[in-house]
Amino acid sequence: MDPELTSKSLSFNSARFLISASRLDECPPDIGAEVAFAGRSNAGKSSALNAITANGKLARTSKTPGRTRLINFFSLNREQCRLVDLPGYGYAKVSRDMKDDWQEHLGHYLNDRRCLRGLVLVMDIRHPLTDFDQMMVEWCEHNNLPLMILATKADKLKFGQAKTSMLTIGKKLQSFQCVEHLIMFSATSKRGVDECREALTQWLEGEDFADPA
Ligand SMILES: Nc1nc2c(ncn2[C@@H]2O[C@H](COP(=O)(O)OP(=O)(O)OP(=O)(O)O)[C@@H](O)[C@H]2O)c(=O)[nH]1
Ligand SMILES: [Mg+2]
Repeated sequence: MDPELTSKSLSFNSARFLISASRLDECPPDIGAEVAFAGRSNAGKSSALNAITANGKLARTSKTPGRTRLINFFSLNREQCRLVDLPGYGYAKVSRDMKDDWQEHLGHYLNDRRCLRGLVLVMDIRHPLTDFDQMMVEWCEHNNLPLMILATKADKLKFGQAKTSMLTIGKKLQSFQCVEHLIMFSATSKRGVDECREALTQWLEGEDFADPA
């Protein structure tokens, strides 16, 4: 590994688009550390990634659900450290075949990706824990994959309402060991961005990067 890159502290502002993949065999080599952003279509995954990387143009966002159809990889300033924007689930307007296709590839990615250090589950704070979200939580629990929940679009609620929603989400998830972080978030106001960066750094700078002494 390039010592220049491994000694640098992780900087999210350094994120660069790396590659898009529609299948597992198109993904970058399965080495290093990766954190993926999952969630319902239109929940705000790409916007969250842009807020975290302070780059409004990094991941494409859209008012039309289903904008992100490929698995998009972004590299950081550390060798083999990546953030991944996953296609949203639950987008009704695509054909059934295409839907099955996505779910299959997403399933392969989640099941087979060994460098995956954690999953960020992005949910609209006004519509948290859909059936599919629940499934993802259960999947992480079953597979011992650390999970971070971003309850996003918090700017759309009054603070008191947002707080109540957080408490409800927390209660529903309290029996799940995999949930390491539950963060009130807004890509618009940037609420929660620092907390999220800290948690991502902790995941990405795992033991793989420790000195081999
Ligand atoms: N007010 C507000 N709007 C947001 C926030 N995050 C995302 N949005 C809006 O929600 C819409 C969807 O955002 P995206 O980031 O494209 O959502 P996505 O989850 O990547 O969607 P897909 O790629 O379709 O799965 C866009 O119109 C965003 O501008 C937020 O924190 N606050
Ligand atoms: Mg997207």
